[in-house]
Amino acid sequence: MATTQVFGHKNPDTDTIASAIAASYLLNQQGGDTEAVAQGEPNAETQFVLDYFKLAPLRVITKAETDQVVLVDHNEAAQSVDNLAEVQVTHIYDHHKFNFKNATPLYIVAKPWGSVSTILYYEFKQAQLDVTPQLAGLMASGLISDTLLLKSPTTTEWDRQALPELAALAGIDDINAYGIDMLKAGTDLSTRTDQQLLDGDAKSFDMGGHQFRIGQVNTVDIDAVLARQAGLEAAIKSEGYEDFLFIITDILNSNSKAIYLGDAPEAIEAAFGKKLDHDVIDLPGVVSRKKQVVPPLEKQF
Ligand SMILES: [Mn+2]
Repeated sequence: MATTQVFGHKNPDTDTIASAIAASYLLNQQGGDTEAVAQGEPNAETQFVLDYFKLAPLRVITKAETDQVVLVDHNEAAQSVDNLAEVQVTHIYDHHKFNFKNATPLYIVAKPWGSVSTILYYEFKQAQLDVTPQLAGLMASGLISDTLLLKSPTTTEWDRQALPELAALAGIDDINAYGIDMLKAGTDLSTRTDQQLLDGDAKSFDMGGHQFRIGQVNTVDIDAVLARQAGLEAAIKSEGYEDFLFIITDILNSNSKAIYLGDAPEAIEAAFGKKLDHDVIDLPGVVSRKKQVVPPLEKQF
């Protein structure tokens, strides 16, 4: 058994899986003994990527099975393994706001870049280590997923520079075509239950004592998802969250609408400067939960 497990956040997305694999590889190249694992099964988009690059899904864990762990793509306890407080975190590679308490010195690489895949790509460069074609493809996919093909406002110059380099290393000639295929693979929602839609990419946040749950789904047709509003709301109620915001994002036009259920509708309206209409709020130009949804909400709570 490896002495260190490397994993990303709960409800893993493509960047979390790609960065767990890449960070584990990087650390092992530097003499480490690590294993990449995941806190859940791959979503449809990630499965497309794993199939494309002929990779097996990561083994799923619910608690760390080793004394030492490496966190990628998250640092908040609410998004991590249940026994985080009982293990030692040796490294964090992340691009989210920090809400992490550490007891021991550790290696942290945190940059406000589009993806952790991007951050790790530059870690490889700095260490002068080769990125295999398969790894490059994975990291390109994580970058594309988190930045919606460089269209999200979270995109930085570092991401713009890294993507064509990773595409070349992966041997992908038309990275835009690949990216659209990959993003679309994550938007077939017809086979997913309301509960699965809500939870597929949901994260919990503690905001001023409020337990806030924010889910997001990518689509090419917002109205088709809103047609399921009644079922989605019933599912939110059955989960028993105080506040649930479910963001439906049109990945082709870079717009969102969100369904809100909770006890703070005024705060939601104030945060986004729009009115709720039958629990739905229009979020034009919004695609990034991290940059365009969480900060205005935190300001309100
Ligand atoms: Mn990420």
